Amino acid sequence: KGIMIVDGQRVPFDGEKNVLSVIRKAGIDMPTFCYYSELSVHGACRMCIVENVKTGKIDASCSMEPRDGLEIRTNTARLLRHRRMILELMLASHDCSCTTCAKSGNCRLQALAQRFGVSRVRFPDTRERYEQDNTSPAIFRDPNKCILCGDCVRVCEELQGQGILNYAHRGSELQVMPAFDKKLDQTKCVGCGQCAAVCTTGAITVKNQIGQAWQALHDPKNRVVVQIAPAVRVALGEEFGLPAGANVMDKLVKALKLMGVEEVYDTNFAADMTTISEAQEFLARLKNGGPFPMFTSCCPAWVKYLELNDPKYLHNISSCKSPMEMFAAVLRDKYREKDAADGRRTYHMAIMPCTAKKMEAARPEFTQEGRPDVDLVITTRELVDMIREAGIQLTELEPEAPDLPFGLGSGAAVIYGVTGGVAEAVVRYCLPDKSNNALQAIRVTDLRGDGAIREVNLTVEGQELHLAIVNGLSHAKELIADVEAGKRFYHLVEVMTCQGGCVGGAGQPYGLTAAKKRRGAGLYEADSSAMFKRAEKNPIVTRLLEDYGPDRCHELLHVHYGE
Ligand code: HC1
Ligand code: SF4
Repeated sequence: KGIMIVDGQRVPFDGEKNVLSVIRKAGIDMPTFCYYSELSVHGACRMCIVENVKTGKIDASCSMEPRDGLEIRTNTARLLRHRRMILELMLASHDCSCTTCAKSGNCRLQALAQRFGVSRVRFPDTRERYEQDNTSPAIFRDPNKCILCGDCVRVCEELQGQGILNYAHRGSELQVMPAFDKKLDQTKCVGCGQCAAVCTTGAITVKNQIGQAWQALHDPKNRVVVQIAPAVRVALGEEFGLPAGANVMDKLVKALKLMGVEEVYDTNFAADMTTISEAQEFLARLKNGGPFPMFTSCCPAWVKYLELNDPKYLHNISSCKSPMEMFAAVLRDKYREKDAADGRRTYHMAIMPCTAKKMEAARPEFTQEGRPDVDLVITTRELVDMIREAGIQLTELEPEAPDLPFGLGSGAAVIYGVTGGVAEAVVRYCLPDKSNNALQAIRVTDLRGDGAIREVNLTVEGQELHLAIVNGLSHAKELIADVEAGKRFYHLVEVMTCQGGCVGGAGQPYGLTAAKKRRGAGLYEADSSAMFKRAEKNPIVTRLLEDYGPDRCHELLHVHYGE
């Protein structure tokens, strides 16, 4: 606690972790590459250097502790010269194919080079040529564009607990890569895409499939049918000037129709099928004594994690397909006749907040006769680019509701997109008390919130149930270790890989915790205003499940991972 002098201004501080945060608090946008407020401090890029007025010493503000009376300058001629030099050196070893780069317009190197007026590079081109890695269905690596800020290394290790990427070699040979320079498909990468979300340049990007989407839309033989995931609606608007959490579902439906999509549906419909199937499976396990914990199955990066790291727990995973894949299976089944009748092909596109959904769609379990049930997964950001490309002014559009019959979902479905939502939906089904009071009581438990591992105890028909919500994949490891050591016991565990749940998916507009929280709040609001709050109240879903009957339901809606 104290007062610092920043560029002649007195700036009080209280608990800020470094001088950089105090400077930003003073309203000065310090440039950085390797600083990411939610990760450890790396202090390598040196863009955030400041000059100590008393000593004349120059230091990186991200690595300095705030001190009472410290007087610094952030924009002296010396500092600007240093910053330009850093940028020039980076550009000399960078593949500057900006006009065609997927990151163009969102690249920090490009933005800072412009901001600091770097219009020519005085150093010779020192670039090595590295091989690109296109082996992951979720992300694309181009090491020629890496500036070694290490944000991806830290996000993968610290936030996701995976440690797939690391520094290798030394000096001018220094590179970021998977261990032993393996291709991503040879590693235990779960495809969460968080490395791409924080990458400051175009070195790691989400696999771009916009070309395929347009091709499908422009093929007259196709009937393009879309499902939209819960979390997309509360984030996409951010790219069009709306606040995080603003629900743009009805504008999105209109935009997709303008782009040539014939039918626009809501993944919420399938989330209701998942809730009912998963709750029934849970109740059956309670009756039969396990296996416990029952893990939720809708997050594909989590499923992949278990497969690669702890396959013995695969039988603990719910046998329910994710809502995206349930939707796809039902659609494929229902549209078979329609396709035969009009000689067209139903092409199924899913708009997801998640890069791992691209990986899930490519899994053999969800492929029939060589064709995936979901033909294409497009992330929220890819859709933003498509809307822009089509010249559509999203905020100006007339609202339009999703189509029927698969456009209807409950409040329990829309909260799937926020941490704790899947468990809350299942709890709403399992609790015998169906009153509004019971719903209110659930809301104030730790099913909601942003804790990393949240425990909830409930009594259902005299039986005490222990639930846990895991918010972020790195914490799943901790929970499993505790379960194995006999320190904890749970009946049901929800795991979502990305912080905040799907609202924080790597396919979403880039946002820190505050934005993710507002998106989550947007989903809870959508739940509050939903016509019905429980999956089993969805009349179209209950009818469909009844028509299918248990055997067909099993065939279409369930899957077994592993042996
Ligand atoms: Fe999700 Fe799900 S909530 S996994 O986060 O269960 O991606 O939004 O679509 O499938 O419904 C993602 C979101 C999404 C599925 C649902
Ligand atoms: Fe790590 Fe996720 Fe990136 Fe894979 S996609 S390298 S697991 S951060």
